[in-house]
Amino acid sequence: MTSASKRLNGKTLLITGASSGIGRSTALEFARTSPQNLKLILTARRIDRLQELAADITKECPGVKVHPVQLDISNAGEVREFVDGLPTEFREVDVLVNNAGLVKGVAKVPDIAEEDINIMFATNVTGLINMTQAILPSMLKRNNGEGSGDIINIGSIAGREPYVGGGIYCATKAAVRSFAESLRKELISTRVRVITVDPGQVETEFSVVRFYGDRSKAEAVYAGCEPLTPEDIAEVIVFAAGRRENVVVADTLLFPNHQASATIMHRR
Ligand code: NDP
Ligand code: 8X3
Repeated sequence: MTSASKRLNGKTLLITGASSGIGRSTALEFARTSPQNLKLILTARRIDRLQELAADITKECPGVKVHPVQLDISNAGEVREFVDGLPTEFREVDVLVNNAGLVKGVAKVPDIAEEDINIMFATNVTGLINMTQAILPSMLKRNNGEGSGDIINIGSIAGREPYVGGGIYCATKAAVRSFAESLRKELISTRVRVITVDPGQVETEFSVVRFYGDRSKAEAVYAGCEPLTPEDIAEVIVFAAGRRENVVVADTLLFPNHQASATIMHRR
């Protein structure tokens, strides 16, 4: 057993957006890192995908218990019901991975559809806050009132460097960054860690969603580039969660080798 697998052993982890991309890979990476005894709560709107993933994980790692739940994080009522309905053995969440998020379109400000503005803020910002508010109180009660647990937020290079055609998405990721920094300061007297992971370009379903299902436009985003894989990000998330309790991997920016900023990429 590595130090990370020992530290993760017996923990309960909750991943939002586990039906695809970074969230799915993170679930697999946690299970493979600590396969003897782990509890995974996997959430997203597409329950069929979560059930398939749960079956794959339990086949590969029989010591991992998986609880897949259909959940739209943008619906505060659904989030409350989800937390109240967690089976007893999954109630004490040690690690919350706030991963679910999306981008819609590349329109400039005058042309951005109201529906797209609303879904991006409701998911990336309010949804992430809904989840944090739902899980944090139980983390704070532990450890004789000192608290314990990890809140890992998936931000983006877009939250550090706004770009043309990303007016709303970049603003949502800047909001995630700001929220995490406030929270880390508010929790300074506790043992709860707030961890931000900001990826650059990662090939997932992200661009397919951005272009409303148009796969050829999505593929063009990665033409001539070698983007990061969702596994690359999952490894960093699991690394951060597997550190000694006194070590906070507070803020990480990850690029593929060809990328130097949100907009500076070398294409072959
Ligand atoms: P994917 O599209 O592959 O995955 C997004 C996940 O979010 C899906 O599982 C989706 O599940 C879930 N999701 C979306 N809306 C909701 C909702 N309302 N409620 C619950 N779950 C939801 O993209 P990625 O894996 O790339 O994205 C994961 C995170 O990484 C996002 O926060 C994204 O902003 C961020 N990111 C991605 C980068 C990239 O280049 N790919 C770079 C930087 C950051 P379902 O549809 O089943 O609900
Ligand atoms: C995803 C990266 O550059 O497409 O957050 O906004 S980018």
